[in-house]
Parts: sequence; structure tokens; C-alpha cells
Amino acid sequence: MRFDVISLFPEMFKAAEHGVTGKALQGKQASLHLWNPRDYTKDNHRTVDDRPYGGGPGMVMKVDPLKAVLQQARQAAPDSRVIYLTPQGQRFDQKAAREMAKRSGIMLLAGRYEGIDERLIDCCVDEEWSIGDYVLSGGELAAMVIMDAVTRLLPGVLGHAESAEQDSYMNGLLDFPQYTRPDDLDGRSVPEVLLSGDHAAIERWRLQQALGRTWLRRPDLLEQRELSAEEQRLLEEFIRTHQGASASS
Ligand code: 6GU
Repeated sequence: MRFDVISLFPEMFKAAEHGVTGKALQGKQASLHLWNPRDYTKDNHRTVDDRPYGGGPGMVMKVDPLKAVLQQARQAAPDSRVIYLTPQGQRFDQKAAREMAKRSGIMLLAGRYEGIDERLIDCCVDEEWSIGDYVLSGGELAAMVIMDAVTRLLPGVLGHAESAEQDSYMNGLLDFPQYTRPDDLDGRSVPEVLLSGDHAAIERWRLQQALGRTWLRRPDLLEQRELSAEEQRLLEEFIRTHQGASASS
């Protein structure tokens, strides 16, 4: 997977050298190519921003350096669609990550200031994506979020043990709780079933916990997901136990 990133702050992407993305970049499952619009300015001050027509606070990214950098980047990655990171974009989620992971590459355009000239979006941007309903100071962190979510889905990036199929959201549910040693933590024990060695019972318990937590914390996710008869039974049992527990406390 080829990532091309257009950003005024390419140094921020050193963060991608760590962890799973770092391993993929070293292991050649992914490559990262950074493009700085400032390198495509022609004036002595290397100006990358300009005042908005109509007035108001803030600045807008200048068109010419962006057009020039995009032209070069597109020549280097002709098959990659240009993705502009903006709170006005479509909401990025696990389904979008899975779709992007099938592509040969993506070009991520990170805006700064109040954004980029709308005509540049019209002519040169293929897709607009947002990572959530809050405002970031620039698209760089959003670009890295997308790179991380996509990279971990690429074949050979995660080992079998950490396989992405087991992740929260891959099955439309939140994760079940995890425990490790010691089995007694200041008087708090580990759920007994996890120490039982009964793998079928452990699987059932984990599925029930995942269903129950999703019901408690993200009922919107449950509404989007069909439940099997077994899942329905496990969730009903969870709800009964939960209601019993909260009534007695
Ligand atoms: Cl993609 N960009 C910015 N600046 N803020 C955001 C965002 C993107 N997604 C959520 N907030």
C-alpha cells in the first residue's frame, strides 16, 4: 500500500515510524511518501497561506503551491485517489478502512488554517473524509489515524495472534474485557471461567461480554447488526444478570 501525504508539517509523520505502521513501512507492506507544499512556493518568503475573500478571521492555504505539489505527487502515484481530510468530509469508520485497504494506494491531503480554496476541492480532490465530530488544527493527525486503521488490515502486517479479525468493530461489537496476571489484584479476582480451561465456555462468556458491553455502551451498534439465536440468548441472559445486579446494589 502506497501512502502519499501532502502536508506543511511532514515531520509529524515520524510518529508513523513506531508500532504497527512502523513495522509495515519497514516490512514493505506499506510505503510513505511526503510532499510539502512549501517546497513548491516561488516567492522569497515561501508563502503558503493567504487571506480569505469576503474577510473574516484566519487564513486559507494558497492555491498555487497546492496545485504544483499535487501535480508532482499525482505523477508519482497516478493510481491513488486524492483524499482531503476535513471535518466536512464523510465519517471514517472501520468499513471505510476495510475498503481503503483494498486499494493500491491513497493520497492524503492535510489542510491547515481555515482550509483550502473550494475550487481546488472541485478540480483536484476525489474524496473528503473526517475522522469524527470535533475540530483538529490540521489534517495531519487525521491522516495518521487513517494510515494506522488501514495499515493494520494489510496482509502480513499483524501476526496471527493479534489478527485484525478479532478486533473490536470487525464483528460489529465492542471488545470483551481482558485480564492478565496476577489472578488476584488487591482483592479483585479474574472471572472464574477464564481460569477453567473450558475453551467453549470461555468463547461463550467472551461473546456474551462483547454483546453486553455493546448493549450498555453503544446500543447504536447493536441496531445495525443482526444477532444469531445464540447471540440473542446470551444477550438476554446478560441483561437479566445486569438488571439483577443493578437492582441489588
Ligand atoms: Cl479530517 N480534519 C480536521 N481539521 N479536523 C477534523 C477532521 C479532519 N476530522 C475530525 N476533525
